[in-house]
Amino acid sequence: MNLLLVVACALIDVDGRVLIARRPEGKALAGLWEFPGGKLEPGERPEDSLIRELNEELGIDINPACLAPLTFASYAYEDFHLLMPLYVCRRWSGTVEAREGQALKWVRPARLRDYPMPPADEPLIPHLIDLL
Ligand code: 9L3
Ligand code: MG
Repeated sequence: MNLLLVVACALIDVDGRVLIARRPEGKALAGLWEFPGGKLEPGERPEDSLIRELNEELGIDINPACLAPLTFASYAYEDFHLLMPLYVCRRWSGTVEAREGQALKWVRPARLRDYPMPPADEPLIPHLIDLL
């Protein structure tokens, strides 16, 4: 089975809300809400990949020291197995904006269940509820 390595991040604001992004039309899993992130490129470390992805998608800059690993998602699709560490980050520079036309929402962890998510992301919710 092919492995797909993806890295995702829960950005947490000063009120303890978490950022989720809606996957745009034309992408796999369009319309579902996810923790932002993306695929590792060859040679990248997970933190570097995440910093690059969040800069591309949200226009923010993150210091690697501000990324903390929280948990790990693992989900087997029919044609590939997705492995996805989830980091949390409470400090970044710049203002979060939708650089790829995606809808964004800041959500209290207890309300994350109201938003349909990809199967890899859903099991991460209790970890955020415990943390926050
Ligand atoms: N994916 C799932 N949950 C997430 C992220 C960032 C990604 N929080 C899945 C969707 C795609 C694959 O990982 O199947 C690659 O993501 P992308 O490069 O299309 O964003
Ligand atoms: Mg992405």
